[in-house]
Amino acid sequence: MVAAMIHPRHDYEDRGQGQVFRFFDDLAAEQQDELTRQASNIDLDEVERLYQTLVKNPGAGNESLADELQPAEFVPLPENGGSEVLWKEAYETGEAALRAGRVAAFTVAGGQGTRLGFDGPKGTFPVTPVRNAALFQVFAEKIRAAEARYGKPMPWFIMTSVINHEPTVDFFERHGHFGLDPERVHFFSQGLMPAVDEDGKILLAEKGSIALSPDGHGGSLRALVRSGAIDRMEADGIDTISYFQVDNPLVRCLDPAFIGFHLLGNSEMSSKALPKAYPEEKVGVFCRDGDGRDVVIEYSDLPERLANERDAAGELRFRAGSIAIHIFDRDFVKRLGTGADPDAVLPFHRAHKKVPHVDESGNAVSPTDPNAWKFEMFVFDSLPFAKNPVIIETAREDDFSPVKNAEGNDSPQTCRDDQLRQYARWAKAAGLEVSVDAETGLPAVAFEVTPTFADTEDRFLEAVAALDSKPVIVDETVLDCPDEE
Ligand code: UD2
Repeated sequence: MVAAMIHPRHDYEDRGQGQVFRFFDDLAAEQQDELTRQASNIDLDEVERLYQTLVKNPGAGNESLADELQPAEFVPLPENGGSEVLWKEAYETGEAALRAGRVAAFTVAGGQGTRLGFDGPKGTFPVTPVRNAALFQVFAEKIRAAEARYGKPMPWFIMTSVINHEPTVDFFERHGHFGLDPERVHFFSQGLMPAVDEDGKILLAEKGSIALSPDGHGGSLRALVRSGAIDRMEADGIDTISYFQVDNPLVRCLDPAFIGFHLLGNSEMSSKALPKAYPEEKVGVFCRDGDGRDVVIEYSDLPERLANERDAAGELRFRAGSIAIHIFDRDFVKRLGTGADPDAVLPFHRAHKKVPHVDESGNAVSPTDPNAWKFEMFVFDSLPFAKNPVIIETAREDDFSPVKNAEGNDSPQTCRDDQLRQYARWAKAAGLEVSVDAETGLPAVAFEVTPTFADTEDRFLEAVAALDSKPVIVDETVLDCPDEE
C-alpha cells in the first residue's frame, strides 16, 4: 500500500507548501522518513481553511456577539442560596457512582508550560509547602484517597504531548506510580498542529522537521478516542470522566457532589464555576448565547465592557468564571472525538506566537516578536454541543489555585499560600492549636496535610477524630495517613 502512495512532497508542492521539502534531498534517510511521516499526518485542507478563516479573513469579532450574550445560570452553593437537600442528594448520587466504579479521572497535561519557566513536564513541578510533592503526586494521592473510601480502583487517564510524554511516563515509573496500580494509570499523547507564517506557509523547526505544537486541550476529545482510551472505558464500565488541568493542586479530582449533579441532570457535560475575583481575571466566563446555549467565552475574547459590567447589587454581571474543571459523559466525548456528528465540531482558535524556525537559506531564526500562527482547540467549546449542561458553583479556596506564572498571580507562592490557608482552616475547624494570621489566613508555621490523610474539611474532621490524641502542629508537621508514616 505504501508503495502505491503518492509521496506527500508532491501534494505539498501542488498546494504551495513546497518549502516543507526544501531541504529534503540533503537529509539523511531517517530524517527524510521522519519528515515524510510528519507531513503525512497534517491535514493540508484544514491548515489552509484555518489560515483563511482565522488569520486572513477573521470574522467580525465579538462585539457583534456581545449584544446577545447573557450570563449563564448556575447552581449556587448552599451557603449562597443553593438547596441543601439538592446538594446532599447530588453528593450521595456521586458517591454511589464512585462506589460502582463508573468514574475515571482525566488530567490534561500536554501543554508547554512556558510561562512557569520550569524545565520539565508541569506535573512534575514540586508544589506542596512542606513535602514539596509534585502536582502529579498530589493528584495520585487524591485518587488513592477515593479508592480507599469507595473500595474501587479508580482509573486515571493522563494526556501528554510529544514534548513531554516520555519524561512524564518516566516520572511515574521512578516514583512507583505514587502507590497507584500502574495498570490503571493510562498515558496517551495528544495531536499536533503545524505553525504557519504570516502568509500561511508551514514553518520548519529544523531542516528535517516541521514546527509542530499540541492542538490545544480541546484536542483531548479526539485523543481520547484515537488512543483507544474511550474504548477501554467502555469495556471497563466507565461512563463518567472527571476532567481537570495539571496546574491546580487544590482541585477535587473526583468530587462526589459534582459527579452527582452531572448524573442527576442527565448531562453530557458539566462544569464548575466560581465568582471571578476581578474583571480582568484570566478565566473564561460562562455565558448564554443568542441561541440559548451555554458557552464559555475566553477572557481575551470577552469585550471589556461586558467584563466590567455590574448588576444592581454591584456584582460583576458576567462573573461565573470557568476554572477548567468539567465532567464529561463518555459517549459525548465519543461523539465529538470521532467527528461523527458534523454539527458538533470544536472550532480552532488562533494564537500569534514566537516560533523558532529555519529560514529559506537553512539558518536558524529565534524571533523576538510573534512571527507565526498556531491553531488550538479549547475543550470548553464542547459545552454548547452538550445536552443538559449543568454548571455548579464551587468555592475558590476548596478547588482552585493554579500554578501558571513564575511570579505574581497564580504562581508557586500564591499556590503555596492557598494550600497553607486550607490546612489552617481545617486545623481550626478541628480545634487544633495553630496560630493563624487573622488578616491573611496564613498559619504561623508551615505544615501540610496529605490527601490520603484528608482531602476535604469533613474528611479532616473525621481523620482527626479517629486519632488517639489531637496532633500537635509545629513547623514542618506533615499529617499523613497512619499506615504511610
Ligand atoms: C485556562 C482556560 C481559562 C481558565 C484557566 C484556569 C483556556 C483557553 N483557558 O487558561 O479559561 O479556565 O485555564 O486555570 O483553556 N493543555 C494541554 N494541551 C494543550 C494545551 C494545554 O494538555 O495543547 C493543558 C495544559 O497542560 C494545562 C491546561 O491545558 O493543564 C491549561 O492550559 P493553559 O495553561 O494554556 O490554560 P490557560 O492558563 O491559558
